[in-house]
Amino acid sequence: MKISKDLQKLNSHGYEVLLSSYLQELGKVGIGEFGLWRSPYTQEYEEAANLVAGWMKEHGFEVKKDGIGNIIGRIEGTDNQARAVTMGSHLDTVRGGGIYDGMLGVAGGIIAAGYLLKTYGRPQNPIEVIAFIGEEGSRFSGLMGSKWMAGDLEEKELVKVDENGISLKAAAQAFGYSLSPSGSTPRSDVEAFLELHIEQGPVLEAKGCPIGIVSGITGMRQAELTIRGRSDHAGTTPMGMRHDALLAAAKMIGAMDLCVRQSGGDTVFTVGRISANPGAVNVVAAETVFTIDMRDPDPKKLKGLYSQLEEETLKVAAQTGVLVEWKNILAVEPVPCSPILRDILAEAARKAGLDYHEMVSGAGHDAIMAARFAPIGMLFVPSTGGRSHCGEEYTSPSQCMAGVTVLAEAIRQLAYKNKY
Ligand code: HGY
Ligand code: MN
Ligand code: MN
Repeated sequence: MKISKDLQKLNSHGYEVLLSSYLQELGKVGIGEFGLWRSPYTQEYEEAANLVAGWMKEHGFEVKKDGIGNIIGRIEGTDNQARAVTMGSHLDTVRGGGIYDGMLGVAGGIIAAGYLLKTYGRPQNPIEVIAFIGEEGSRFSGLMGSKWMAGDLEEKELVKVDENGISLKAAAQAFGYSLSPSGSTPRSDVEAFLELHIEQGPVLEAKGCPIGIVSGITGMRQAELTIRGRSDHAGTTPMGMRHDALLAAAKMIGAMDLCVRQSGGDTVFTVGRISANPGAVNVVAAETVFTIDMRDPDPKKLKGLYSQLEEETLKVAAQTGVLVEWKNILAVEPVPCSPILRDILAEAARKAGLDYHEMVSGAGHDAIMAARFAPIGMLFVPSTGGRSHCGEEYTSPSQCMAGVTVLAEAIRQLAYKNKY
């Protein structure tokens, strides 16, 4: 398939180089002992936010930040009744993350919208690029910025504290974010939300396909489990007398893992963090804290299996004489993408001369929350080796640019209806 003439301009080398420079520059902000880590309400986050706001202004956007710290770059439309055609992703990273996860959707959106403004003039519908804050949940709860925009961020999440005991509210206010007007009302002025993102898995690369069009986003459950036993002397306490919180945790993790594997299908289960107290080589652990993350695109299976996992932990607790405290961190249902936007993305890929593959997203995204205030569409570009959430995360400049080209064409279809 050949790329259409009018998209060739966007595919000129200039934009690809500019996109790469944005990603490389952002990717340097927040490098520390854990590799790249940019969490909300930190100096490095603000530095990245100012970089992005500056680029938005250079491309002719009006820029503002909302009460929680989402950055919204906006190009006004000619029709002041028309609702906004929006795109974007998140600006924060996981601990030790890569430079494409989230940032491709922000930097790519700026370039796509900047190209459209320059090439076609003012759109009919306003166009927005949104850089969401706190999608990864690496400091506070996940999807916090898009939850705020959807009017779903609850008061209890604002008082949730990070590992240093600082609440989201205190951290935000320390950086001048008002957290008002309270995110109690979802936006009602958005026509569509499109998110360009790296696939973060192996499918597109294995198929040799440059574009993924997302049919739906998987559902997620995350929890933090605290296992309370009793510390004892490692040498003198007979095995039958122990209330070993670390051993119990290990047995629970093994039992939950087996339960998920035996359930078949697409369910995935991860224990990403574990800590034990007092953490001494010759002391039976009194307390263990670990997280679980379980995902499945089928809401019924997700619900049923999640309660099964809880039963598994209670069985082990009874056998090992410990107590379990189960604290839910995140619960999002699987979300379908708009069939209309999927068709528009497919038409855009064809116009860009690119093959595409329809697929489910195994990763969560801000689009999950955007679906609460607008129809959503998502498109993927390949991840080399299927790797992500690590320093090895990589997508080549031309693969990134292919995604931006399809995004730009889809936004054109939506925001320049009169010129389309
Ligand atoms: O966890 C996720 O799927 C996303 O990267 N926050
Ligand atoms: Mn991520
Ligand atoms: Mn992401």
